[in-house]
Amino acid sequence: MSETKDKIVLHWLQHSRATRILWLLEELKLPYEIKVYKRDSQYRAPQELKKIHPLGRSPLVEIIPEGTSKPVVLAETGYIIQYLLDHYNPSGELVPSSPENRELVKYYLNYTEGTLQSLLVSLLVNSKAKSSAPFGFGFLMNKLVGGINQAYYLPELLSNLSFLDAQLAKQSGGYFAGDRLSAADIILSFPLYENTFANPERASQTLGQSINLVEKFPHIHKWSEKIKDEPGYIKAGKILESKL
Ligand SMILES: N[C@@H](CCC(=O)N[C@@H](CS)C(=O)NCC(=O)O)C(=O)O
Repeated sequence: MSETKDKIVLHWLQHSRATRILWLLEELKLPYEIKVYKRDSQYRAPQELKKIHPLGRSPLVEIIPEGTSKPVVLAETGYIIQYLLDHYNPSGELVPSSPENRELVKYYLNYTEGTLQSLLVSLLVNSKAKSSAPFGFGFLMNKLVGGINQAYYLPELLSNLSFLDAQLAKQSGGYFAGDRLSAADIILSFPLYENTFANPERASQTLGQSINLVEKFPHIHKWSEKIKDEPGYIKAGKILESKL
């Protein structure tokens, strides 16, 4: 357990990308509390999250440093991870030893939410648009949204997956930065493992492509198998099961 006396609260939304922060807190052996929020009937976050941060998204982390009462409120997964590593990681866990790989971790902390996740969200929004077309407009909506996806989002996503597969091929240990688990793997776990490679057949269908993701991106597939078995990832899942 870390020596810190700071109070750390994770605001975790059901079915969200916030599980990565729980995993990180576990890896860093930090003391923390979790506040669980259920999604509403529209699958949105409840309004209470806006009391913590005006944008009301999850994850949010509140830290009350020892001896103070004013919380530091952290939002944005990449920033939260960077902050926790900078302030609560004296032994350098989850940060590779080589300067090159340390920079790579910072790159992935920005890339994951800035580029990869936004492509997946756009595809998700488009698939919702297809399924919620008013009666009689389904065909038109499918054509329109399908056309946008084919022209932009799908080739972009495939190019990102090729990039990530090639990045992994350059590393000897099968992780994204260095030869052991780092914060890069933790942040990439949501878009790349949970949203895509945990169920490659379903992902392929969502992509509307007859691509065998496992064959086309073998390094990502191997990495996904490692992520699935990571003790910290498994522990985070069990902790959440007990809270729901
Ligand atoms: N870029 C933000 C995104 C946060 C975000 O959008 N979280 C989703 C959960 S996966 C959320 O809170 N959604 C609630 C809503 O849309 O109402 C991050 O990296 O943390």
